[in-house]
Amino acid sequence: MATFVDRYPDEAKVVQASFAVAFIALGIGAFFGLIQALHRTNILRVIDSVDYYTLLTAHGVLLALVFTIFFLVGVFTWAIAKGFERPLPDIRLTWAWFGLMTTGTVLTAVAILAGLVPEIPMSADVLYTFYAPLEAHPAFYIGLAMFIVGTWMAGADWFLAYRDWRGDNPDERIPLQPFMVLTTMIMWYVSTLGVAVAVVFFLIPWSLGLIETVNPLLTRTLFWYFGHPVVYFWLMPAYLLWYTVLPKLAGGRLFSDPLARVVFVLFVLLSTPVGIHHQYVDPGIAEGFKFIAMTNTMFLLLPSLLTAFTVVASVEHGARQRGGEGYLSWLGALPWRDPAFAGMALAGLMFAAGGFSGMVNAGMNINYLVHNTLWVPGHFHMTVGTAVALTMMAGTYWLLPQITGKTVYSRPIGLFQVVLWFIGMVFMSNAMHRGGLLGIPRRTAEPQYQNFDFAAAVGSVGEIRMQIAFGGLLLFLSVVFFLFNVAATWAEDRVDTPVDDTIPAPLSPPSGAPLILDNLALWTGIAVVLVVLAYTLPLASIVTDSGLLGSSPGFPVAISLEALAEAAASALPHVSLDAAAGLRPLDVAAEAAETLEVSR
Ligand code: HEM
Ligand SMILES: [Cu+2]
Repeated sequence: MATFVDRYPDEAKVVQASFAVAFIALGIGAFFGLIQALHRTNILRVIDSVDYYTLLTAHGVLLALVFTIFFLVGVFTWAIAKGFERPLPDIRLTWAWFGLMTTGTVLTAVAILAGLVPEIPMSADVLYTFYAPLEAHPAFYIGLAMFIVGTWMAGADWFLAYRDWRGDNPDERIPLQPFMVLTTMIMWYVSTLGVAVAVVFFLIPWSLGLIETVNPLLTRTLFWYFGHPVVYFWLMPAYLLWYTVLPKLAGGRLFSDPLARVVFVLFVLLSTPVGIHHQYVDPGIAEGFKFIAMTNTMFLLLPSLLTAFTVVASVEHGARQRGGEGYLSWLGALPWRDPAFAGMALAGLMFAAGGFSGMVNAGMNINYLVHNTLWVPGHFHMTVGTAVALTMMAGTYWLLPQITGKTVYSRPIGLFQVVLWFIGMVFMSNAMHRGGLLGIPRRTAEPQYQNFDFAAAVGSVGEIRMQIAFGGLLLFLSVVFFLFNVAATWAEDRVDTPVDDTIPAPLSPPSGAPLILDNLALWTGIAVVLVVLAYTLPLASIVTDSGLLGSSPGFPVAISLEALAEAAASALPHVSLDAAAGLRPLDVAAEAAETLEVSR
């Protein structure tokens, strides 16, 4: 049977292009990740510490936003065409959103990376959370806005496809994969409204100098209004693959279509009214609002546990079809040599561990213990960094043949690569969690905090550092093998049936699902009501306290070496300006601080 690229050649091109952008971002982002891991741990320093934030911003933006979301639009385009069994309504619209997203990405990336070149008066070292009053070059925000509008247009494209399909199939259940795409996009529309308001009404005019000040707490709250749902936006393509592809790869069928629908509906309802759980330590938001956000967050456990149950049950069913038996020995009957299966299964396993550390983050009181420590990157490298990223890489081994018509260049390399990622992440993420518990901060190039001892209860800080650096190295190598395998696959010749792309019907079919689950308008309505309830009062009180535009001028974050050297020279009369400029700026600053301390 003809594969996707033969049936939908135009759509396949868009998916290919989306994947290509995603993988370029993955390669660059992973390279920066390695530099950070080696730098922070003081193993190898190839950049100046002042450039650390430039790389960290690029790492966060390129991996957490560009890689994940470009892969998402690729998978969703594939799922819509395949699920509705028809081409997209107007391929020009499809290329238009792809073009807008790509242009926005390039603009943002240029604004960030220009920070590495002193001659270019542009910088955006504001990290991927872009909290005001840290101020980036306008191109950074404008690029982000274009990127988001691009995703909105992509959603419109898929909803138009739905409308056409519905016209021809008035009484049918929405096929499962498109159902997942549409519910995810509803959540995305509701949640991106926050960040869009922050960027368009406050941050862009402010960075352009059209308004003098911003209210940092307001823009921050609007960011997190979007910042939690975005994690489900990353996760939903992984869920789509776990629910619909993983059981098939395991040799079985999805356990329950209705349960899968319930889970996606729960995410529409619950993922937005929780964002304040990222602001437990923010002053200016009353404790009660934080408590409500925490309670809502705990409800989100439900769809995650339902997913664990449904996916594991489906995979077990597959194993038993393949002759697996016993309470646990069926695990041995699974196709562990298939990189697509093994990668997704390992990703799911690590997601379980990430879920536990997430529960710690979500608890208002224990959050204080780990807030802004290395624990937090330890957590999200397990979730977005593995559950999502590894599922996407593994899924590529099944999807790429469909959209290119070519077989995977090397399945053994694929298997090696996904296992290498898992092992690397065990080292890096576990050590990050432990470091965080000792109080080692995140987001700093110089975590040694001169003359400060991080006492370890078990092991030593040196050992934790080695594990982070070693794990980071394995992760980077894994990406190199992945990209090589992908490029080599792309270079192969076309074949007729590169992969078995059929998806068997679920054990419990959609006909058993209550009709109301497909009532998208109803769920959208309830989601909006919940958001209004959760956010009206906190936002009103923030605006009442310090005004819509606040009082914070911008703090452009480019660190000027000259300014530092000058400050150092005036603090250290015995050091000439030239000599100071030759030193590593942070050493100069540290010495200056010491001298000041002594003379006081
Ligand atoms: C080669 C693989 C990777 C390595 C070696 C790596 C390494 C690191 C390190 C060491 C940090 C902490 C820096 C600090 O707080 O000072 C970090 C932060 C981060 N990483 Fe990764 N990472 C990798 C892959 C990923 C992936 C796949 C994602 C997401 C899809 C990701 C998302 C992030 C984000 C969002 C941050 C936080 C940035 C910030 O604090 O602003 N990383 N990474
Ligand atoms: Cu969150």
